[in-house]
Amino acid sequence: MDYELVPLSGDAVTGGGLNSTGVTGSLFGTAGASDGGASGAGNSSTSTTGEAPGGSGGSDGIGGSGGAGGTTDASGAGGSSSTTAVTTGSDDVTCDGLDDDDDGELDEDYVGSASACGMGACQSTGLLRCVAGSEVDDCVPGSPASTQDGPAINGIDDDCDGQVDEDAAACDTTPRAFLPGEHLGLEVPANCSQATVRLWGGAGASGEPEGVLFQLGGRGGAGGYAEAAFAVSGTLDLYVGGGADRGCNLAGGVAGPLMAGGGTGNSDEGAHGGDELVVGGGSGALPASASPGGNGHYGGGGGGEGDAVMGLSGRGGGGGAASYLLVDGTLVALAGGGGGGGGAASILLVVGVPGGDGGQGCAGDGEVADASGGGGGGGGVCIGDVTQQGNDGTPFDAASLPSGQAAGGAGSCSSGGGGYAIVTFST
Ligand SMILES: [Ca+2]
Ligand SMILES: [Ca+2]
Ligand SMILES: [Ca+2]
Ligand SMILES: [Ca+2]
Repeated sequence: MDYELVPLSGDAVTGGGLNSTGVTGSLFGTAGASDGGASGAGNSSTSTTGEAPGGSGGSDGIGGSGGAGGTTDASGAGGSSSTTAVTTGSDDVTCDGLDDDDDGELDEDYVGSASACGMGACQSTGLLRCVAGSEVDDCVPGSPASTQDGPAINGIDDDCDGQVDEDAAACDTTPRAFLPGEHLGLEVPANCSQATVRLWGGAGASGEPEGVLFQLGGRGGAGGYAEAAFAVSGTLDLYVGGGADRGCNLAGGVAGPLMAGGGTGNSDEGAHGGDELVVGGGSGALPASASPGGNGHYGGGGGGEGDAVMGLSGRGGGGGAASYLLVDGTLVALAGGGGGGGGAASILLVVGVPGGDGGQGCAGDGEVADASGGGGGGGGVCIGDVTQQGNDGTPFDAASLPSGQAAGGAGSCSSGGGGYAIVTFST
């Protein structure tokens, strides 16, 4: 009887039955399944002469059992166990130069993956490839644009060393002082993001003395104090107000659109402080028969003149100008000027009365003079996170100022001290 050689089914690739040594044919056992399949069962041979061996084992399997012998033959031998693991799928994903799936190609199913390399600004991406059985990364890091990572702080590791901004300069926190005048577009030190400004307004001058007994004119008011903290984000324009440069009929300094100068202590009423948006300190009150000091607005009001009806009149002192800071045109802090002192008066060249003192900056009222003395001018207003008036012509925290700065004029026609500003930057 002839038997046809039938290809084995299943996943087993090499698990074909052993060749029969039978003469006229043999039957093969079925191959074991791949990966530890069961034994293949040998079919019984009906040959009278041949053997009927069992099928061989599948991949990782064990050999099949031998088929039953034919009528005259002994049972066939069991198939041999598979000794070589056989991949039954089509994957050759390992990059090892081996043809894992025995299809004649090496590593043809390897799948490349994304890769990354470099630090900071030099970071780049690439692809992991399989070349001649080895994985090769084609990622190439960028080149640093600089060997320095500074001086600006930009949050980027520009020199690609793994540290960010390590060469940046620290914010210079040294306080910066400014005298009267316009200081437009303040330079912000590198890497500073916050600032604090401390402002003192200009101070008022004293009033004129008068009479044989030399009655004094009123003392000028101190410049007001204002403080504010703010983020540095835009143009910083600083105006520091001048003091009334000397007493008696002189105006306080004037500079800038908002820096309203103090009014002149004129021959009649003391003038108002600068005619600006905010009404400042109270007016020097009207004495019985003399003239009042002017209102303070931003700048201090001028002192009033003493009463000349019954004798000699002393002229009032001018008010000081305000100091202020703008951030992109917006008012952040303002310290009003001090008011001017009122002029003294004398009666019949002998008996006299002093003028009233000018009000302190930050809206202090000017003093009401007695009888015929001129009233003191009012102080200007203050705006900020913290505001403080001076005290008796001495500005707040005078220890932080040059001597006499922002102090009210005292004595005969004395000048008021000019304003002052301290700007401190920080991170
Ligand atoms: Ca292959
Ligand atoms: Ca491979
Ligand atoms: Ca760096
Ligand atoms: Ca940097």
